[in-house]
Amino acid sequence: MNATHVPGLVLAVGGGLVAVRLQSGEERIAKLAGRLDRRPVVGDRVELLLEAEEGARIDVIEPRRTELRRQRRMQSEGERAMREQVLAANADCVMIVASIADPPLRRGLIDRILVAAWMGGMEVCLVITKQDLADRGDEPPAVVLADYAAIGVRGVLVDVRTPAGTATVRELIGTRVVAVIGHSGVGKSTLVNALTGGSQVTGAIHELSGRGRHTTSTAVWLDTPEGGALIDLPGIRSFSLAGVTAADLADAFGDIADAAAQCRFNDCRHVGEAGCAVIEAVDPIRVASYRKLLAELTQD
Ligand SMILES: Nc1nc2c(ncn2[C@@H]2O[C@H](COP(=O)(O)OP(=O)(O)OP(=O)(O)O)[C@@H](O)[C@H]2O)c(=O)[nH]1
Ligand SMILES: [Mg+2]
Ligand SMILES: [Zn+2]
Repeated sequence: MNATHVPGLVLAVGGGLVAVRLQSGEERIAKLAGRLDRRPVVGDRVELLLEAEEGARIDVIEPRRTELRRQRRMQSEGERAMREQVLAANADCVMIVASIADPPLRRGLIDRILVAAWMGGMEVCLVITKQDLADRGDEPPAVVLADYAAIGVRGVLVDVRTPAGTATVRELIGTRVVAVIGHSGVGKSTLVNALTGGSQVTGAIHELSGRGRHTTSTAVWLDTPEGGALIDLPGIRSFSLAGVTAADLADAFGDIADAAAQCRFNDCRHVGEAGCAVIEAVDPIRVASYRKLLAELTQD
């Protein structure tokens, strides 16, 4: 590698171009070398060839420490074609954001992201937003938080539009690099703006993502004053697991696996068999979520 290569951090990707930050703090719009065998994503560490003027080219994508992956249905390749998609690289933690209502909280989505995050080597935290709509939810947020706390997921309930809500989440994330994911409209960008000071989308990122729209359309890296960063991801409608096995799922639902060891029958499916310890010990909504994910993995 010759001397004109410098390290960079991917801040945003769009239209075949990449917004990158150099070690000096300077930002560049880079293009991609033809020989790259994968696409860079936000959070990637890269080697850049600096060209004359403002130009730059990404020649190397460094190995990733962590990866948030999902399966994505490719419209153009027919109904059944699925391709793996990496949403963010090198995050320490995935923050799953779900609102109590508007849109309604969906445990299935939370569980899928949870499994993918653990598979990808990241910690998980849960932020339930729209505290002010608490009485409009399908189930009490305290029950949801308690269920996830039981499997080691720290969570909070906030109104992200209030200073108190922002402070609570700031305390939760600390100085980590956190990928922020959830259904569209749950308040991710509102939260990210509050945590980062609100006016950070400028320079190279602004050029690429054309922000200012209400709905986030491109993943964007934003520094926090605490020395960490947030990766604001576009809202997701669905999240299918990539490369996850039934054993991975059992790891993610450790409470169910533990209880299952006590079931009377060792092929117990935990749907009402006599002597089922899972039904007794674990929240039925959680068991249903597990069964749904398992069915998804084992179908063809
Ligand atoms: N009532 C209420 N509304 C909120 C709260 N947090 C955010 N909102 C509103 O919800 C709407 C969507 O918020 P965004 O921050 O754009 O949501 P997002 O998750 O970034 O959405 P996408 O970018 O589409 O994925 C906005 O009108 C917010 O003002 C909250 O705690 N309570
Ligand atoms: Mg957004
Ligand atoms: Zn059972």
